[in-house]
Amino acid sequence: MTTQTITYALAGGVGVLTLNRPEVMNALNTAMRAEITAAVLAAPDQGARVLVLTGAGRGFCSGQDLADTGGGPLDLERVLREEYEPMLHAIVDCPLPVIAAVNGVAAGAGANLALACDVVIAAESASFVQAFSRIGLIPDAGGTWFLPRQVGLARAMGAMLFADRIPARQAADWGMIWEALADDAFAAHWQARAAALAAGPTAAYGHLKAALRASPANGLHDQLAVEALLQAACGRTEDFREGVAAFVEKRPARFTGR
Ligand code: LHQ
Repeated sequence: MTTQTITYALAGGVGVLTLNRPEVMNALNTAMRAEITAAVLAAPDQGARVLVLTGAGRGFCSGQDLADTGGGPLDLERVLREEYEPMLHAIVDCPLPVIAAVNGVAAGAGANLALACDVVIAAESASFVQAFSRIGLIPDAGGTWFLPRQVGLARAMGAMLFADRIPARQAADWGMIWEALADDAFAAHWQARAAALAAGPTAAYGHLKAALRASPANGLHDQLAVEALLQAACGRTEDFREGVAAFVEKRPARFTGR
């Protein structure tokens, strides 16, 4: 499927959503935000078992399209609340694992779009820039929530005040992202990672994600209750029965996602 600003392809349970405005490093405009949101919301019912976000061309995403002012001064609060928030919620609340395959620079809201995904795999030549202060803004699109949790306050503060380009290797060393790969190994690697998740226990992944997403707001007492509830749901899946049977029979599990 190709819309105005993205492409979406589903194969082998892997849904690949490609931001497709390479001439502006895949800057986010109103149409792209709406199309990303719609594609992410539709993916589970269309048969995807994992979702990958990546970018066309040499960039991942350069954040807000700074040329897209809608004909007048942008109402930043409205754009964030009505256009960015649904997109971020769609990703964070998606019952599927969402991989950001960061092929190039991720700047501003583009960096934070990547950080909203469950796993970030980046090419070594990619980088992350909290570019906002360069244009007199504060980080948005969830950056002030995600980044300090991932790398700690000192690194988040430095990255956001100085707006330095953080190379993918450093981002991986900091724990901002999951892994950085040599450019020539990057595509095959994220495809293999996505295929592995697509063959996994889909419902358990969704519950795992929900448990981790609930964790920052909970004390241990409440989090133990969340785990018990979600584990009970896992216990009712065919994949749990299959996982145990495969272990007992000493063979690889054949998960179906049910
Ligand atoms: C772009 C952009 C771009 C338009 C590159 N827009 N054209 C939320 C709510 C509402 C409003 C405000 O903001 C937000 C959140 C935000 O995201 S604010 C932060 C917005 N993003 C930025 O400030 C990053 C701006 N871009 C850059 O710093 C650089 O372009 C990066 C570091 C992404 C890439 O640098 P280079 O590799 O040197 O490429 P380039 O700068 O030459 O860009 C290539 C083309 O893409 C160029 O167009 P041209 O016609 O000259 O070839 C750029 O103008 C265009 N482009 N980012 N965000």
